[in-house]
Amino acid sequence: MTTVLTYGTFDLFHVGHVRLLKRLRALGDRLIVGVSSDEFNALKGKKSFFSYEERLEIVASSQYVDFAFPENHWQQKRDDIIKYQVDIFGMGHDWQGKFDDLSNICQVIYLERTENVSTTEIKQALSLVNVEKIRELEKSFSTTLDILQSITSAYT
Ligand code: C2G
Repeated sequence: MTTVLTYGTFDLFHVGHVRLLKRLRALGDRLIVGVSSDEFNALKGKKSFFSYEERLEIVASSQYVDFAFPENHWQQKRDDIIKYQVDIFGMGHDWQGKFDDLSNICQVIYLERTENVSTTEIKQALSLVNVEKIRELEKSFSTTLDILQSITSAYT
């Protein structure tokens, strides 16, 4: 039984997360995932849109994930690897080299990130849409108002 392990926030679950989990799962017989708690996210300087409970439910629902559990601090990886008898620890390559110290108890690998998608970009796009949408609506509203005023003045 080859066990693969990874960790992450997995906020606004997207195709980059799916493809990472899919590739990791393909390396073994089971994939277990540490989902960052809200408190740990604060330590990482992250504020997620979905709560830990919601992110855990989403990750655990993935067909590629066999078990998901809380990631509460940086140091738990070594204990988790021993506890779950992990054979392969994998992360996206934005973490390249950061966890090589674990290579004395399991294989450590870094996989290509999926291009052009990230939780940050999704959040930015959504915030832009709000502002742009409101501006568009304001413009069309003032145009309508001008037309109404010109009609009214034509009849008075
Ligand atoms: N990822 C990816 N492609 C993307 C976005 C993310 O492959 N377009 C990968 C990341 O490299 C990471 C995983 O998906 O391996 C989860 O990414 P995040 O939710 O951003 O997690 P992160 O903040 O990197 O937390 O202790 C490790 C940390 O908890 C990792």
